[in-house]
Amino acid sequence: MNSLTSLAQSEGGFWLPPARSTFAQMTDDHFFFVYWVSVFFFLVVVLLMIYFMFRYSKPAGTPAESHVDHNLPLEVVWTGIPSLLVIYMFWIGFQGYIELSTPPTDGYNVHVEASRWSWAFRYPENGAEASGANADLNQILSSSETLEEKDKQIAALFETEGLHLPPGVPINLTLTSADVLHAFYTPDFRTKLDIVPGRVRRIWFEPTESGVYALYCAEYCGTDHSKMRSRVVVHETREDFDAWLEKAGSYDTTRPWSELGEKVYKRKGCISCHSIDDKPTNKIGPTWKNLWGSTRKYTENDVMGSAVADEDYVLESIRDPMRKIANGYTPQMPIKKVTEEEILFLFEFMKSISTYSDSGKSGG
Ligand code: HEC
Ligand SMILES: [Cu+2]
Repeated sequence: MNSLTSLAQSEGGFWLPPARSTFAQMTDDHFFFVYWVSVFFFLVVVLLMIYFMFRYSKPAGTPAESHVDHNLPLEVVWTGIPSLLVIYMFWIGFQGYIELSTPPTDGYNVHVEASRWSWAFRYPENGAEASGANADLNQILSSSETLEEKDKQIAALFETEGLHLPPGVPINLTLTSADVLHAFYTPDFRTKLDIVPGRVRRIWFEPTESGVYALYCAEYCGTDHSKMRSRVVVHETREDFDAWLEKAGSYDTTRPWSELGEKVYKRKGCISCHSIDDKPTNKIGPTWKNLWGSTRKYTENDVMGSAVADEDYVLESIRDPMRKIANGYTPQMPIKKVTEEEILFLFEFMKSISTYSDSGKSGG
């Protein structure tokens, strides 16, 4: 596995992290150009104003003067110079925009799906999928372990999960949202793009160094928006990456399905909205604890109904979440791309955390 940047580097801080993509330096240069021009004119205006306050102050009672002469050279200078500066700012910004919005044809493609409140990364090359693992990441970050211990756990987590990328090639991302507006933001690469539901967005960048970098959602998207964070892992060599891709997203089918179901629960982001214990939480969906086999009351097209939570009920809840809305909850569940196999794993996982599982098994 590649060298991992430490927690201290990838979380927080006042300044942007060091530039790590081919665009990043250009973005910084443009930013600081605008910044210093603004600082310069701010000082000129404010200092002159303070100076004039004293230079032209008159004792109280002096009659006001109104005659001010037009000064052509002065007007030309203070209109001309700022206009040129603003045109130059537009020009460098426009050039950068054009470059950023023309993806190279030899880039490596990855699909990114954002949903409340998790990321999913899919690899067209072999159909592999990795998750943003944000629930696990948040748990580690908020634990009381030492920084080194957290670093170690995060490193272990992102050996399999996260947005893994090969080194030294441009990366082409297509981005979609399963529900609301999100934004893909990687400060190290100076890359930020709104992800609009119903549209496919595209962005590209080329990392300049291997390592592990922070990934955030930068568009307020509801309760757990601030916890929608993950990592980008740029591998050291192509071989490294290929080896990861080979294994990524596959389930170890020698393990019991109930265990694999728990993996699906985390990987597909069900964990953002459903808890698996009785403890009160601020999660927006019903707990799965003792869900299986229990009688659920719901509203379907304004008509109340009830059903036993069995295979059919759970399957429908996943495939068509807006149909039956559990009483006491609001229709907020996105349609997730869960495979048939993963649904079988989920059934077993739900049964394993339910005491009514027997009544559920007879249906179907
Ligand atoms: C953005 C939040 C969110 C995510 C993510 C989410 N759900 Fe839900 N889910 C809800 C809400 C809210 C409800 C209750 C309203 C309803 O019935 O649609 C619900 C209801 C359900 C129900 C019916 C439960 C009951 O008590 O009747 C099942 C089953 C379910 N979800 C499974 C899943 C699975 C599996 C996943 C992951 C692939 C998932 N959900 C991801 C929000 C979410
Ligand atoms: Cu978001």
